Amino acid sequence: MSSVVDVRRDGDIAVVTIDNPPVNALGHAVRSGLHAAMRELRDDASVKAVVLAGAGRTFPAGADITEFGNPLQPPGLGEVIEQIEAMPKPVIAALHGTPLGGGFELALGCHWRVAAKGTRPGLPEVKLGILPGAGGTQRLPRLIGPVEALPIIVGGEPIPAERALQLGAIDEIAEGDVIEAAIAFARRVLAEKRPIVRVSEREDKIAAARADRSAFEAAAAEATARTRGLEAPVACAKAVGFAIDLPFAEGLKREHALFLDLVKSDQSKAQRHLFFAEREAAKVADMPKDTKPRPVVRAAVIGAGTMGGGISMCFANAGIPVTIVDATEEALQRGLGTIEKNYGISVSRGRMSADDLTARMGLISGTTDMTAVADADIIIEAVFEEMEVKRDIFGRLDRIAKPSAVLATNTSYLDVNEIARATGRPGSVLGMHFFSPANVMKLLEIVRGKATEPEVLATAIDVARKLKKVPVVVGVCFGFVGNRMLRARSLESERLLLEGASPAQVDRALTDFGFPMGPFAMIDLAGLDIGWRIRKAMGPTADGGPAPIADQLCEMGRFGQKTGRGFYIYEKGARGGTPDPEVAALIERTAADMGIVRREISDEEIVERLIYPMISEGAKILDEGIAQRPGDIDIVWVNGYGFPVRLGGPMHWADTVGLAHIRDRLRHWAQFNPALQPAPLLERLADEGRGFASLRTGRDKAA
Ligand code: TC6
Repeated sequence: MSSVVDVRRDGDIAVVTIDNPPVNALGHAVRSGLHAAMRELRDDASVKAVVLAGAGRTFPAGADITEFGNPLQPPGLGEVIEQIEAMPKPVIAALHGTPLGGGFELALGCHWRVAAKGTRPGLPEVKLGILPGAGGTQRLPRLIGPVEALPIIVGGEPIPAERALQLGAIDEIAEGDVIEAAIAFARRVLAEKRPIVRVSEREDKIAAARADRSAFEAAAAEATARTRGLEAPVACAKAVGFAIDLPFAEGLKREHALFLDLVKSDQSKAQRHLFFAEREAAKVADMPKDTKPRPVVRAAVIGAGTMGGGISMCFANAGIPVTIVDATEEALQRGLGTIEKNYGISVSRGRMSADDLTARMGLISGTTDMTAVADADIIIEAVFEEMEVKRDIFGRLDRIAKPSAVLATNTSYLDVNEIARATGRPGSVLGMHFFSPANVMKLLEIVRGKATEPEVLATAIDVARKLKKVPVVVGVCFGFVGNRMLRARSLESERLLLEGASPAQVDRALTDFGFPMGPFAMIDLAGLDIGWRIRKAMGPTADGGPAPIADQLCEMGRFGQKTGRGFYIYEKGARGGTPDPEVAALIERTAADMGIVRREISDEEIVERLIYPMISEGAKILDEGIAQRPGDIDIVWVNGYGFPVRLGGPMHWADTVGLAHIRDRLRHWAQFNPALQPAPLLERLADEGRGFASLRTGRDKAA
């Protein structure tokens, strides 16, 4: 019938299977195939009921996102779903895997839903900057109630099958094979002559909200309280409101109109770009196709400090036993204590059970004996940033670790090649740069050394996925992708202070732009002493310097939040810092000493001078091959540094602004600071009227 939609018979039941790997996305061929199959089954009197299923790993995981950039070819998904719902014979969805987005909407158009154990249905459209535009915002509230539907649609997180059953979103969890269970379900429906349930016709679950909207309004206000400038969550809540206020057909029309507006918005384009960029970032262009990761059963972490502890938690959370090694018993016990305390906080907040805490701590062991790492499949070094210390550790690991072990350093800027040369097996060495707090932050820069073997790289990527991280493969340079671009920003942020801005103004300009935190609040949080030590050890320009203000603050013992004072003052118990007149005076004095005449600085100038140089640095990173694609840089900045999701990352945003404009502005600022001269690649692309996206090596998917 159709190559992607298969129909077979089990007596008088027809089983329709969507077979469109990898995730059975509901692209044009699937929609046409379904449409034709349903028409035929409707008219076939020998068919008494229909089971709808997905082949392979999942029931459809949504509309085909790659089609969103182009005009939609009929039949639309909404149309197919309406056709299914209108079928005069029972249609039962057999769900497994991740029935997401349009896939779950398709299931909502069926008359009943049976799910395999472990199925996780959901409506994640909001994460792509859109809404469930095939009736999901109208049917789910009618099925489970608007207050219950709201967080699922606005939040976009999938729900476990048990929860879905409890809510009434599914009708049964199958013990064995889900298609068999759905066929049996269909037979029962027929035997009992149960009337067909069309969700669009149900009014019972919305009656209460129709009579009194207050609970819904409160839930909507809560669900959209922290959307950080994203339009889609607000539109999602609005659409659920249509289900309460309007007849089904009218609600459907309004939902679709909102969907069409969102799908062509810059925000949705940015979010779709990030979806595909995230999947591409872990792909290595020159990695042989048949490269297989090595199995990782045991891990070891060297260093029980903040990073080492956080990394160990990641392994324990993934169920992988991990041994932490530190030089002294005292440091080790302190580290283990911190881990237990962190898990304890999760337990007290109800995010984890006491049993989970015991189980996870049971996966973590500590020792001061380095030879204990001999059976580890991966060893991650997370001691302080000193080359000699790291080389010494890698030299010892080389003698102890088993031949197949992956040896990784968590350095955030040191030369991974030099560390690798401390071993007799540089091919087994790479960087795995976690971000702090390591158990929370998603980003993982995987730093590929000159000698790193493909299999070792593949293992690190595989481990990253198991730890639920977002891996981005990068090359070796000072600071890799993220911190190298951050340096470009830091350099300008101090100059802005000297030229007339205040720390609070700079920070506000960037939080208005969409960052969760400005550069000075961020340095105060991380500790000013880190950069200060690097500058003292490696010269004043090493960490985004020269930084005359930060250096003087450090000399005054103002290291940021941990000392109660930094660029701001931190009162006990207060959230965030307050501006300090002493710092303002210090800035004025320093500017005068340096002969800088301070002036009014606009927020616009702050954004240009902080973000455009980052983009220019990003261009150099691409030119040098440190990042494989512009999208990789976007993934680093969105997941590691809070670059606003709605803008799609610095390189995507640069294309939206226009590279010629950015080049012109950088040339303008370069008159005052030659370091701001636009990078050659930026110049070239701007001259050719191109954007960074035109450099994409991968498939040109997210339009
Ligand atoms: C929607 O439904 C709107 C409806 C309204 C219409 C009017 N389309 O993530 P993985 C690709 S919006 C196209 O690596 P996993 C993906 O790019 C959609 N392609 O696998 C990758 O390709 P590659 C709502 C898709 O097992 C491959 O499949 N649905 C789609 O870690 C494997 O993906 C969603 O937002 C798609 N919908 O995770 C769900 N989905 O191999 C989006 C995946 O060439 N998808 N691909 O790189 C996901 O969340 C995950 O892919 C997953 C599987 C959980 C389904």
